[in-house]
Amino acid sequence: MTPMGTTTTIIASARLQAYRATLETKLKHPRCMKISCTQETNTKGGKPASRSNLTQNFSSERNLGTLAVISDITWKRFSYEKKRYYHSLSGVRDLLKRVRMVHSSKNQSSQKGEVILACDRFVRTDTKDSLSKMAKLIDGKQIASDIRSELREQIVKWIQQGHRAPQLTAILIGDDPASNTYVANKMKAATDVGIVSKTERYSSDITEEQLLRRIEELNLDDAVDGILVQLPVPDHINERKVCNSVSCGKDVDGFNERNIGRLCLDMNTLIPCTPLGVQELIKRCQIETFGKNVVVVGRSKNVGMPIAMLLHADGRNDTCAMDATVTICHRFTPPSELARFCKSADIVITATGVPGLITADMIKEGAAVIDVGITRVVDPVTGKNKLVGDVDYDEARKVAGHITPVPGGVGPMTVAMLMKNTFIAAKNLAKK
Ligand code: NAD
Ligand code: L34
Repeated sequence: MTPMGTTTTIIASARLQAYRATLETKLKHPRCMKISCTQETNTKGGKPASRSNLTQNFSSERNLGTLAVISDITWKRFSYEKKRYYHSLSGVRDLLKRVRMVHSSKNQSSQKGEVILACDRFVRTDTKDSLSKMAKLIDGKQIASDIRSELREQIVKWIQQGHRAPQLTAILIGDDPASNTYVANKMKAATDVGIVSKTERYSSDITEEQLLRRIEELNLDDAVDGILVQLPVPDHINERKVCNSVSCGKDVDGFNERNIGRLCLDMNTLIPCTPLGVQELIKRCQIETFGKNVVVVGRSKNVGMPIAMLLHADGRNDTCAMDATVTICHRFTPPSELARFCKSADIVITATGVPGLITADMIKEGAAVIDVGITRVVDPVTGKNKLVGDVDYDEARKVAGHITPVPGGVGPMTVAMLMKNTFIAAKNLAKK
């Protein structure tokens, strides 16, 4: 416990200085005489204070006794966790608890010293998610891997019951590198879960008629459970016609207009993989949606729109209840309105392909941020290609409660959900 009559020193950034009065009342321990706030002035470019900076700061505050406590107990513990910083008032409260805990267990050197609290993002913490106030990372890669393991077990059982393995055929047209990667990821996942998969590759001069004929053959092939045509297709091919040509039962992308219609009516159907992946992330992370405000940024028919449909789905119908109040923003939503809508949202789901569109100041403290966007950019530092989402991730994670990374967020979920849909399609077709 904090020794009687000691001073709690708070190193606060300018932002937290504003909360000084609140901090003093909220943090004051009954046995703590005084709380003094000291502005951390030695940090440059938002980097955490170095130990020598802190030393300087405390020397100037004539708090050397206190520093001994930091170096003996707290600082050492802070120093090995490089990435997490407290950034909020509640974070400071958690830190206070932690420091007290440290003091009660290693109490000897703290008797004469003072308790140090350093707050805002300058101080490193020794704990992971339990105490950090950084957004909880939604690890789409891990969740997708869990889902694949569950599916693998179910498919093994299905085969043990005497059924053949589910079968997925992907049609890949042209040589778009991103499409190549995505389809390759799908094929890998299929093998992983026990789905037999085939990729049919066609050059970009395939005619619409040839493609539709091939899809019809696959529709009629009893050995095929799932068909997907990787988008985009070349300009001379009518995408809508192609999506509609895949029979509803084998439409594992859920892009056939009849399946989309069923989704809009909250009816049981094959749901597009990315929206389904977003829904699954929200469910598995136990993010509350009932009566919450959700903003979906992007209104495309394959991504934004179906996400919005799922999020406000009524639990009284076939689909999973989400029951949120959904606002859809799009390219003609004025930036100031976009910011206003996002700021009031408990969940922001963005799918635009505009890097940096969603900045930290647009996020409500504690909101969940799901970034569907994927854009390939050249990293100015390494000169190499990298993937970025729509969200300014590094800053937004200091404000959000949950956040998805890019890559490793929604992308792997899209792939996992395709596996799920293929297995559902196989089971449905086997019933017929
Ligand atoms: P799209 O181009 O069809 O739609 C983009 C949408 O963003 C449009 O509705 C547009 O109105 C909106 N938009 C554009 N600029 C905007 C702005 N400044 N403010 C607000 N809204 C704006 O794209 P899409 O197919 O919906 O894909 C969107 C993004 O998601 C892309 O980056 C794509 O690569 C990515 N994506 C990722 C996955 C995944 O699994 N992670 C799946 C599909 C798409
Ligand atoms: N017909 N076309 C059809 N169905 C789909 O569901 C898609 N989509 C989108 C493009 N066209 C489609 C996908 O499969 C986007 N998409 C997709 C698939 C996989 C990944 C991302 C998007 C993915 O695996 N993303 C990884 C990184 C992959 C990389 O290295 O490029 C991630 O971690 O985000």
